[in-house]
Amino acid sequence: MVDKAETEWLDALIVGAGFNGVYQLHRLRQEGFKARIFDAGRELGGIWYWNCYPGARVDSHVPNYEFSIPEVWRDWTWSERFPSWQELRAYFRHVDRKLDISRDVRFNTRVTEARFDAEQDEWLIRAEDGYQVRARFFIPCLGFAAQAYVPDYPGLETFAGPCHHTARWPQHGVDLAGKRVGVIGTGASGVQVIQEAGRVASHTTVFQRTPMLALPMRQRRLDAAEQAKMKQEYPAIFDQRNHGPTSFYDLVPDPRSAMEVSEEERLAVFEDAWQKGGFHFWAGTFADVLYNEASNREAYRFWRYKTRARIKDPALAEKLAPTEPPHPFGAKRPSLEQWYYEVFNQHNTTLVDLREEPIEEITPRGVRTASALHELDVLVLATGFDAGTGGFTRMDVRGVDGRRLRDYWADGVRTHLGYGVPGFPNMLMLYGPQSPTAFCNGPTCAEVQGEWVVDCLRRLRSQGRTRIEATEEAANAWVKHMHDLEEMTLLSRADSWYMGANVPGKRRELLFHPGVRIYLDHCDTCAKNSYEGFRIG
Ligand code: NA7
Repeated sequence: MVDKAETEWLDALIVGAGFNGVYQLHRLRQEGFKARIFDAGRELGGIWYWNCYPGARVDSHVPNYEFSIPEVWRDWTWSERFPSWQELRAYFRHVDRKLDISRDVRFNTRVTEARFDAEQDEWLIRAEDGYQVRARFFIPCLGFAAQAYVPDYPGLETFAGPCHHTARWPQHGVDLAGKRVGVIGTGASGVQVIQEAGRVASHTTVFQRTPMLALPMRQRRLDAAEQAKMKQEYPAIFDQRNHGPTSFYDLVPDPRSAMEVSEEERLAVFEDAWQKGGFHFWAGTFADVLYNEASNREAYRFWRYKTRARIKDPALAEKLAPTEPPHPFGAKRPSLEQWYYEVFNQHNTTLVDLREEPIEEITPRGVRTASALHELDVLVLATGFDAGTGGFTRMDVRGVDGRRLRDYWADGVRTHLGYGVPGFPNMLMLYGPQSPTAFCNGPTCAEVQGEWVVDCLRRLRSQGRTRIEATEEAANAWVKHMHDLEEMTLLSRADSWYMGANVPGKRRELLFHPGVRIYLDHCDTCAKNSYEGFRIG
C-alpha cells in the first residue's frame, strides 16, 4: 500500500475521455471540484479513439451528436450530416481547445482496480502502470462498448494476415485495397467496413449470422452557410433534444398506433421517415412499432419491400431481407447504410450464411466453414461488444467489505437509476447499464445525466456530506422497472446486445432503459425527494 501522503487526492476521478467523461470533467471543474480523467487511449474521443476502422462514422445526424455548449458549437462546422471518425476526432480536438480538457487527463492509463475505503469515504483507484489516486467520488464513464467481444474460434491466432476487431483497429490503419477481405459480423461496424471493402478490395467475403435490417443513412455534405443559419435555432434545438421524447430534436414518433390508421396513411408515414433517412424509420414513425407485434410487422414489410428492390439475385435477396423477419424490426439496433446492398450485386462479393455453414476454424490462409476454406488476406472481426457491463466487470471494483462488482452482478445487473449500486458508495456511473445509454445518443446523455450527477455532488458538498449509496430496496425496484419494460416491448425477442444475448454465457436481461423521457422523470423525482433511494451520510 502506497503511503496516503504520496497519493494524489481528488474530489472525483472520472474514467473515460469520451463525451460523458469530458462533459463531467468540464462541469465539475466549473463547480470548483478537483477532478481528473484517466483514459486508456492517447487522445480524447472515447469510442472515436478506438473505432478507427474504414468507414466508421456516427449514426446520429447533425446537430444531435454534439455538445450544446455555445462556446463549443458557435465556431464548429461539420462537413457531413453523419460525421466520420476522423471528423469526430477533430471535433474533440476543438472541444479541447475550447474547454482545455487535456490538462486534467492522464492518457495511456487503463484503470484496473478501484477499492472503497469505508473509513475515509473515498476510493483508491489504481491503473495498470501502478499509478494510483484517492478520490471521494469514482465516476466511470466507460461507454457501452468498452469491452470488445471476440468469438473463441479455434486457430484464430494462426491467421497469417492482418486480423483485427473493429474496435481495436490499428491507429495507423490497414490497407484493404486489392486484398481479399473477410468480414465476420453484419452489425453497424460490419456494415460500414463491408461498404468500404466493397469499393476497394479485390474480393469481399461477408460472414453473416443474422441479416442486418439496415436503414438508408441519406448521408450528404453540409455547408457552412446552412449550418450558420441553423445555429440561430440551436438553443431551441438542444433544448428539445435534451428534454424531448427520444434524445433527438427531430425524432418525434406519431402517438397513434400504426394499426389504427389507413394503409395509405401508414405507408405515407413510413415513406416520409424512409426519405428522411437515419433513425427516422426506427424511432420516428408510430410510437407502437417497438411494442405492438402487428405494427412491427408492417414496418418490417415496408423495410423488406424497399430493400429487396435493391438486390438483383433473388436467392441473395432472401438471405439479406428474408420473407420471415429474423426478429422484430428495431429490436436490434438498425445500422445505417449507404451502398451496403449494392455491394452484394458486385461479382466480387460472397455472402456466407453462417446458419447454413458455421465457422469451424481459422487457418493461416482464411476461414474454414463446414463446406469450404474461404481464402483471405485480411480478416475483420466486426463481432461487437460485451456491451454495457463488460467495461465494468473487467475492472476489479470492490465496495464495502470487499464486495466485488462482478460478483454482485453475476445474477443480474442491480443499480438505482443506473447511477448507483448498493454496497458501492460514491461510485456514480454515467452512460452505464440500466440507464438509457444505447437508446440515447452519447452527447445528450452526457449532458442530462451529467447535470444530475453534478447537481448531486454540489448538494452533498453544501450539506457537508461525504457519502451517497443506493439502497437495496431502490435497486430492487429499479430492477423490477427494467423487467417490466422488457415485458412491455418487443426488445426481448431478439438475441441482441441490448439483451446481453450476443455474448455466450452472459445473463439475458434488458441492459438499457428504452424510454429516455420516462427515465429522466424518475431522475428528477429522485433528486426532488432528497435523493430518494440513496442513503446519504
Ligand atoms: P454488433 O451490433 O453487436 O454486431 C456484431 C455482429 O457480429 C453481428 O452481426 C453478430 O451476429 C456477429 N457475431 C457476433 N458473434 C458472432 C459469432 N460468434 N459468429 C458469427 N457472427 C458473430 O456490434 P457492432 O460493432 O456492429 O455495433 C455495435 C454498436 O456500436 C452499434 O449498434 C453502434 O451503436 C455502435 P448476430 O446478429 O449476433 O447473429
